[in-house]
Amino acid sequence: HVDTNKKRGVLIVIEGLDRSGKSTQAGALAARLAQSNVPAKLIKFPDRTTPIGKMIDAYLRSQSDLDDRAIHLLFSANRWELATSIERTLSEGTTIICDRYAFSGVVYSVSKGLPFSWCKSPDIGLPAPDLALFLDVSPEKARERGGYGEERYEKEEMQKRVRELFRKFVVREEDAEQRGDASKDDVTWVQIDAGRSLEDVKESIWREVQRVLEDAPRRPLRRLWV
Ligand code: Z5A
Ligand code: MG
Repeated sequence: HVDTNKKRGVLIVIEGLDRSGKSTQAGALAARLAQSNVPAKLIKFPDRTTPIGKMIDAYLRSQSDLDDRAIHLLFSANRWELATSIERTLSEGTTIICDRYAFSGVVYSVSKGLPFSWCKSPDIGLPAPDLALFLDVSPEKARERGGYGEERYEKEEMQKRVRELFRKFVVREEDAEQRGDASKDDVTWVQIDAGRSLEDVKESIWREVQRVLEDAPRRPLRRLWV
């Protein structure tokens, strides 16, 4: 039995560099939504618990080697494994906070030298976020935070390229918006200065989330990059 009058949940994606505070902020946001009686669920990519996720985990910890294209497709398949469940959850009225998504998929692979459009294509058609937050932090600030440098991509040169590529997603969207370009991705990006205190970052995120909780349920859920 489907209640067609029920408000759908909102898909909120949190992206950013290593140690930008994505998981910390995603958890804090989930707690705040619960306090505000908004049904919400926290998910994260890569989801290392599935069989595909286990292959990704071994690769990231340098326990296995894979062709750059093969690992790219595994990251994407890891999202498709959950796509139906994401859609169902949203349609049941539960909001999803997603710690990394397809944009991470694109920027990390492009920074290794794969073509941009090739990198986007396997994720075309995934549920599109209603809000994408880019937690921006300098590599210097990130390095001061704990646990840096243990995994494969945690090298400063790579992190610098990744930061520029994330910024391009945000800027491209703002430019398209100003030009009234219909071919824009239709993803609302907000860049958050994640070099500030935990509390300040939390407050900035909460402001954006309150806005999208008002607006997004009136629109149908869109598909990414179609
Ligand atoms: N990857 C990919 O290539 N393709 C894909 O499709 C996807 C991912 C989805 C693993 O990702 C790698 O997979 C990642 C991208 C690639 N490679 N890199 N680099 P992951 O999400 O599993 O793990 P991670 O993102 O690398 O790292 P992380 O530890 O999850 O970072 P975080 O979630 O952004 O940070 P955090 O855990 O919330 O915080 C880190 C520390 O900083 C912690 O001690 C906090 O207490 C502290 N912190 C957080 N915020 C603050 C502030 N504001 N001030 C001070 N200290 C803070
Ligand atoms: Mg994390």
